[in-house]
Amino acid sequence: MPQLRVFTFFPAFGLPTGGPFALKVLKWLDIGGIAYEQVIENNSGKGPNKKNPWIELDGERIPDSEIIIDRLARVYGFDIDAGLDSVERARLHGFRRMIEEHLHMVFEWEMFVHPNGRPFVMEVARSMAPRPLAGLAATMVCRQLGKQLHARGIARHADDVIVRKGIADVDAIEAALGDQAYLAGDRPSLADVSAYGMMQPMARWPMSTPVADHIKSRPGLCAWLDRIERLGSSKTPTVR
Ligand SMILES: N[C@@H](CCC(=O)N[C@@H](CS)C(=O)NCC(=O)O)C(=O)O
Repeated sequence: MPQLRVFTFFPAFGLPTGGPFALKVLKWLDIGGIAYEQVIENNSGKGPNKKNPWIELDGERIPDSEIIIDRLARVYGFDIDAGLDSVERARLHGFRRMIEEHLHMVFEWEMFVHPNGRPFVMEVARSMAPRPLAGLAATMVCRQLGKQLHARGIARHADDVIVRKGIADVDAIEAALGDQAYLAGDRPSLADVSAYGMMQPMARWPMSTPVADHIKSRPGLCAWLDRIERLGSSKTPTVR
């Protein structure tokens, strides 16, 4: 049996990690019934791509949730999208890219730039470092993320435009879900797992930020996220 360690940010919002891509990997592993050790590492700079998450598979360090899942799917023979035809795979691929490349920017904007999100970053910093240092660290992280979002373009828009863009993603997902159990019908897909990683932290975080509040206000979306949360969660991973 390969030795698998998954490096994630700290647990948050009642979830095993607040990091959307790490939460996606953990949920995929749980659904696949694959054993792993979760290692809490809040410094993404230690990862091979300086991003969280990454894994160690028999000592080999592998970054990026998509590459990780692709590799592990082959190692463990678990394709969550097996049985989907190529058109359905293509449709769900588009949703996943929208979630991971666009909705993720809105997630980060609400947490690190929005005035209601930043106090959470400060609180986390305070739980990890003494007061003056914590304030400095939180300010630096928020500034760095703000710069990244500006470089990517999204933070150049007015606040209400960013919110509208985020809500458009959420509404598209809600429309695609309709009254189905999952995005592809009666079985979970990688797109569901990706959406869960991104949207469940927002649905659970206590801060009132506009797109997260929109998710919280949609009972069908919350029920779907909770349905995904229950998948494969009977077993507890080793956490270090
Ligand atoms: N495409 C990557 C995205 C990973 C990513 O953006 N991770 C963020 C946290 S959600 C990160 O490490 N940010 C820290 C930084 O950019 O310094 C994946 O799928 O894993």
